Amino acid sequence: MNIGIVCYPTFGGSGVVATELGKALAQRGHRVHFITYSQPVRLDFFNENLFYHEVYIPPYPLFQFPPYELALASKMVDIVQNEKLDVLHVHYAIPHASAAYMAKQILLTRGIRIPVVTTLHGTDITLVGKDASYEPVVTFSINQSDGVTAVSADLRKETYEYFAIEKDIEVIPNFINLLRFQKQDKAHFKAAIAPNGEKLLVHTSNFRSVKRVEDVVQIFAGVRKQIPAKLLLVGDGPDRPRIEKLCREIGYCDDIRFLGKLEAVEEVLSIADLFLMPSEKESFGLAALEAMACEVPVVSTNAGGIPELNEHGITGMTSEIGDVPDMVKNALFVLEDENLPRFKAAARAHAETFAVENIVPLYEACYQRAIAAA
Ligand code: GMT
Repeated sequence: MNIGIVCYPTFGGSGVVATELGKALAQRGHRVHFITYSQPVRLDFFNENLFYHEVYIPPYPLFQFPPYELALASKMVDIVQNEKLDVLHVHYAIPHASAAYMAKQILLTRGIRIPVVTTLHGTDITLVGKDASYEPVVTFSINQSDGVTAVSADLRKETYEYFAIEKDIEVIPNFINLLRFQKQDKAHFKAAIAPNGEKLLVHTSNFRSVKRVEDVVQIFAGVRKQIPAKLLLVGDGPDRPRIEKLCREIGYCDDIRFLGKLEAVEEVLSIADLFLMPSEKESFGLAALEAMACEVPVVSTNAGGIPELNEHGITGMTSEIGDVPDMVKNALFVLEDENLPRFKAAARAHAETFAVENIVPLYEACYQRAIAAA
């Protein structure tokens, strides 16, 4: 197939999933055209089937808010027509699904039918999309899509709850490249970070309030009071200054390291004993899946789609949102020497069910259905 993928090109989960999907599709022989405003961060290798088309917004003094959606729709029209795409797959409803609808209508006037598949990732529904500023457009553009997918059963349920959706929403969970995400031998790195055999706790996120990074620090403080431990924080975002202040206040500065936006996160995960995800909302929790693939169990909340990934008592433990004492108790339980090996093995085993090879055919089948129906 000749597939157009529209996504945010940033470090966010939706952009990562879209880019990894495009790469996997290209390796399976499809021609994949990325359409976005800058090179996706994970689009980091050459493949003869991969193409990247940049959306350019010409500056004009009148535009206080540059009309990205219009430039994107125009670029979609251009690429669908000239590259003879079979299907457009847009990740994240806002504004990609509505831009795709506009492109589809313009193409119809030129005698071209392009099926559109929309994948819902989470914040486009649970945080941003249901706001009255966007809801009518989100509802309309989801209903106008030829195929709709959500990354977890919980997100599917929430979408039906918040919006008047007439379409079937198929659950296609996120996936993982198990060749990249596997435990690597990084003994030298572990010895440098935890020279006295301290347990290593890791958190990765965009440091937005929904991730509750303060809870990460408080959970760590509770664990650190009981056992020698270190905390590695990967990522960056608006809450980081507040978190740094909190680290100074709780007095464990020497045991907490901020590593910033590391690309090779699997190297850090390879030396980790436990991953913390105390999020308030999480449609799926891709960062936890990456950890599990590297044999790292997860202590998390039971928010959104997380329990579909982190099975309580098996791959880790789950708690109510904000219940820091329970998450401290769970972390100490998982880290006990007699428990840790079984949690690690179960985390990896469950991650294997999300292998890219298992999930990508579901998207191929979804495209085929959308093409047949258009
Ligand atoms: O988590 C974020 O803030 C980023 C966000 C995004 O849109 O990129 O992630 C969402 O999509 C990911 C990929 O499908 C999911 O793994 C995340 O759980 C989801 N985030 C939320 O629902 C908060």
